[in-house]
Amino acid sequence: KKANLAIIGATGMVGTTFIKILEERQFPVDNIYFFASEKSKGAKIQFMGKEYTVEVLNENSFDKNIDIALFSAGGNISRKFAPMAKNKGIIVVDNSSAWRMENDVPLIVPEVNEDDVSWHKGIIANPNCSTIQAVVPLKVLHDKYKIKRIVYSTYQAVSGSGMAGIEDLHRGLKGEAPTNYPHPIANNCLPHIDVFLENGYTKEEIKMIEETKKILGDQSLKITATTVRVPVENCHSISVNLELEKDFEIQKAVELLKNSHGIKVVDDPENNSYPMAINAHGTDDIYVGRIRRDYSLENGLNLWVVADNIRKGAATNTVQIAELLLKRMG
Ligand code: 2RA
Repeated sequence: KKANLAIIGATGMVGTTFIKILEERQFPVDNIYFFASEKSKGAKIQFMGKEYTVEVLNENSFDKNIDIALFSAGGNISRKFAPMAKNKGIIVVDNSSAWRMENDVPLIVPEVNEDDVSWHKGIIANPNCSTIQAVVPLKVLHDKYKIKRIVYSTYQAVSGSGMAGIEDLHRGLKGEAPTNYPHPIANNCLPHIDVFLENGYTKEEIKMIEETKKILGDQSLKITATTVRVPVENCHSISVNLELEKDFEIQKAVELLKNSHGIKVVDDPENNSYPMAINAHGTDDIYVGRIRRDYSLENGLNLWVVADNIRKGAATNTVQIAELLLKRMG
């Protein structure tokens, strides 16, 4: 079975990674169309040995023969164009946060809740990158030990802000002022990702909290988060502190994580071995280490979780969802 695809946001950081991942995974494509904004009109894209021309996205774009549309062009484009695609019978997999919390939109990480794809009504949402890498190990532990509370502290790469973030890091390293971030990111940490809300949290922190509950299907989870931008080019790192309902043996918890799909346990502190951004870059695995009991709680557990936020955190997860759809198209 082959699919007719549309890539919306084809020239952005995630969009270009969609193309790389589709080729790497030999996704069975029949026709494929690439859409972007006016400024990318006419750009050429090589895909599976053929050359394509980028078209400007407009309300007629979805009159073409398209089965699945992968969006990564920001919330405004998704809010405006995803319903148009859906109304043409196209299934949308959207990387923006526009639709994630809608009741009729499944929020999917294939290793965690692939079956939720079954109730989509035309739009499927790809979770926030930092949420994706966290919920894969958490799902394993939640099923076995039932998580009561989660404390997230993130160390997020500048690639999460696209090229603008990377450029600001490079500018900062040369002593030049930032143009994307409110302060220099070089030799600095910014506890400020996305915008601040009335309650003192940032949107990024609320995304991690609410998306985790939706993906794990447990609104009783107690969660807090502090999301921080750090001067790392690519790959997000997250410190996860858990309070579990049930008692556990640390070795059993490590074995459980070791035997889980999509997870690589890297945990040998005596040999300075633990997950690091520089080792996760360019891969699709979620690296888990520093697995240790939190002795300040009855059943406390600490983890350190690292993944490539552009690949597994966005593009690869989206393509995996498209693969699930293809399987279900029969
Ligand atoms: C960031 N997670 O890192 C957000 C969006 N990609 O900026």
